[in-house]
Amino acid sequence: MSKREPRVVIIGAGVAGIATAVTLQKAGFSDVTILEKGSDVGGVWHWNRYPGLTCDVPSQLYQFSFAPKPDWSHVFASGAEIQRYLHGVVDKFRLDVRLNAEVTAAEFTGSGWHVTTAAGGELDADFVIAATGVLHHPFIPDIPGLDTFEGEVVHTARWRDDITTAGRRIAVLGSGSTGVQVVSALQRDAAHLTHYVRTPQWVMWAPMGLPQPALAGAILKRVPLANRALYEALLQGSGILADIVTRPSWRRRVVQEYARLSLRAQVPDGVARRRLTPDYQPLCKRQVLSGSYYRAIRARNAELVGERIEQITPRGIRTADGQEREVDLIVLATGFQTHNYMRPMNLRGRDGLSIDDAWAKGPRAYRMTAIPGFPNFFTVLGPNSPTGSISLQYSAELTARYIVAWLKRFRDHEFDTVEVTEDATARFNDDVAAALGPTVWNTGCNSWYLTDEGNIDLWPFDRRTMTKLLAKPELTDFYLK
Ligand code: NA7
Repeated sequence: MSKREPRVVIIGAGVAGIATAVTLQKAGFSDVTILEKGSDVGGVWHWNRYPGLTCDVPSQLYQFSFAPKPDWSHVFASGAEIQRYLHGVVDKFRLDVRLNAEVTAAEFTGSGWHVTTAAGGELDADFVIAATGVLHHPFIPDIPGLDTFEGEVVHTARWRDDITTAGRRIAVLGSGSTGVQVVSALQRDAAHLTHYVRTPQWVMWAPMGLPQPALAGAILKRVPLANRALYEALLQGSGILADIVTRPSWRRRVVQEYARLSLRAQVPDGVARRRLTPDYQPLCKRQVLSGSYYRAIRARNAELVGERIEQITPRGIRTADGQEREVDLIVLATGFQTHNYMRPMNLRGRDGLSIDDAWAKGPRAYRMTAIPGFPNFFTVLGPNSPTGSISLQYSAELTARYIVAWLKRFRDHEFDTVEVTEDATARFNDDVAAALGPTVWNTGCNSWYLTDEGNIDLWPFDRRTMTKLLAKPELTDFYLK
């Protein structure tokens, strides 16, 4: 029997979607279409373009194994530079990306998938791969009066280039990585900047603006072997991070002490320091890195407000202590609805099962990638992905190679549909729940890692375990038809 070419639809052209498409292409699959809801590729790096946007993962590690880029301008790259890199990768591999193609529905037909886009486009596919990411639905807080504000309001993930910040009175809400970056960037030129902090974060000092020496990039470019060795070494070295966050040890304590020291050394004033001191362990929330935030927030034109916001008025913000501060611009650095994944898409699997029903108790998948009830459907950087500990590019490429193993079997007519069993998924999720116990994420803080049900949606194992679990399909964990 001749081989059959699977028709594959990938949803999302961010880091996960690009990694998947190239991995499939390299494995010889040619009928691969990426549907992207945005007007450009890049995922979070397309949607986020607020001032100060910087990736908190060292650039030398923030790259695909198949597209080395040794010559970053900075040790921690800006969002714009990463976006240019992702563009280059999409062009180089000539990926078939359809932009402005938001998938509104994907329904399993019994043998494959029928996919519908918002613009009315329809596609039939043998496999659908959701590479829809975690941080893409902006969270807009429900603060009374927000709609009555007469100035400008912007969420950081929807920044517009025509927003003026210099000389204006700015309020920034939110103290995660984004809030800290945007405060650091806007404070200098603002007439006044108020940072509304509901929960202080540990902010570890790091040289976020450090340029990468041009010579280093040039040498690494000329000696690909050295570049490869550096990438491998960094990947290996980043294993320490996974160890620190997943297992209590002296190493974790040392890093946590560094976070406390970062605060003590930069904020000598006791009163200010107390207001900036969190009441939970460092590393519990997604760790914030910055070399400039504490300086920015202590500047003469800046103010930190810890009081609860009671009301947004037409002219400003009123806090619970009755004080109203007038502002011209409100910047919402309030994060994302993180556990939606491919929702609100109308995703229906076998027998019409909707993803909302399948995930009624929160998102879950087998080894981050397969969902019971959804045959020939995979996620890349899906539930329990290591957004806080292991390289996302590595994880996405590994998952894509795992999917490739299934596609090869399909091509060889070993099955028409593949669906993970409920049993195997439950076993995996039990292992995950047990392993999450001693992680630092479970030490008593509220973070975007937590689902509405209170589960921690992260990878509690190390990279070796991930590599082993996704090395090849375990046939007994699946129904093949
Ligand atoms: P985060 O880390 O989810 O931070 C959101 C921030 O917004 C956080 O400080 C929240 O306070 C705050 N927030 C949310 N709702 C409100 C309301 N209603 N009032 C006041 N403050 C509020 O999002 P980021 O965009 O900073 O970072 C996301 C990830 O992107 C980051 O971790 C990196 O991986 C890259 P809370 O702490 O919940 O009290």
